[in-house]
Amino acid sequence: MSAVEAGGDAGKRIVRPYGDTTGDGMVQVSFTLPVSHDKRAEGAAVQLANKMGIDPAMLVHAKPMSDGFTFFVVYGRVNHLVDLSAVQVVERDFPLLSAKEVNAVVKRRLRRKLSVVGACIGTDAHTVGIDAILNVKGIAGEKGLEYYRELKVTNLGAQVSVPELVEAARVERADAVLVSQVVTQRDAHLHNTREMSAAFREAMPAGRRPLLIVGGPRFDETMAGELGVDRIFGRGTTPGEVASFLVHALIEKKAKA
Ligand code: B12
Repeated sequence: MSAVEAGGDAGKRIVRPYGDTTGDGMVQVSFTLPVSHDKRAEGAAVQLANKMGIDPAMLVHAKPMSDGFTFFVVYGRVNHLVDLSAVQVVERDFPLLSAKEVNAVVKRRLRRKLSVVGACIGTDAHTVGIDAILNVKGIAGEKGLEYYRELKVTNLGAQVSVPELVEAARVERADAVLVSQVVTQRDAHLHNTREMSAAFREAMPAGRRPLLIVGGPRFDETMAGELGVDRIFGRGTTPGEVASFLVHALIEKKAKA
């Protein structure tokens, strides 16, 4: 049986959303409008959906959130096509190594422990993501970086200021700095990341700057260059991927030196 027959993507280039029947273009969106829930509010939700290219648009759910706010779910058809050949993503360009392999490479190439400093910066207090990457307990069946014998992990926790982070990186002679940003309100994650990378550039010469890595569920992984960091990790990242990247980048850095 071919991949297409089995429901795979081989041979597919142009696709449309699927709701009730193949290629019917049906999508579902949810949003909140700053209006009290009544008939006019429901009409406003449908109008917005039409303006978004959803036509016909069916209001399937409306719930008052508080005085003057209503949450909506709209289901309807779009005519847009998705061209899979034009999709741009950051593919993993390094091999996935086991913890044993990571430890062996660090020991052989660095001949000391690799120092990692992690934190949530700014006002962000969402530590679950960075803890999943750093703490022994890890995530998705993988142990975190603290488990790796050849990595020395310093987890600074939440709401760390950029100057505190730079200082800790200096004290710990960090090879890599891992920053988590979960809150994206008013693009806080982008502002904080730019501030952080600029501070490291100012504080340390290029050859002595640690690898700068940021992660969080709402980052666009293609923005690393623009934000001045070496790599961005998004939703569902596992510690093994991060450890493998550290080793890969470390070897590249050494090869260039
Ligand atoms: C738990 C939680 C909290 C807890 C946090 C507890 C803690 N110690 O972390 C508490 C209750 C404190 C909280 C508070 C708030 N929260 Co909150 N919270 C959540 C919630 C439900 C889950 C987040 C989570 O733990 N995910 C699980 C982890 C494992 O996933 P992750 O963070 O994505 O991490 C993975 C990857 O992204 C990646 N990753 C993440 N960081 C890094 C870093 C590196 C270096 C790497 C390599 C990878 C990596 O790897 C991780 C593992 O795969 C989310 C909603 C949701 N379902 O996501 C809202 C959410 C994040 N919170 C939100 C908000 C608004 C708030 C508050 C402002 C609410 C308020 N009005 O007070 C406050 C802000 C507090 C603050 N100062 O930051 C919003 C953010 C909206 C936005 N656009 O920014 C969300 C999305 C809820 C929502 N839909 O509105 N929150």
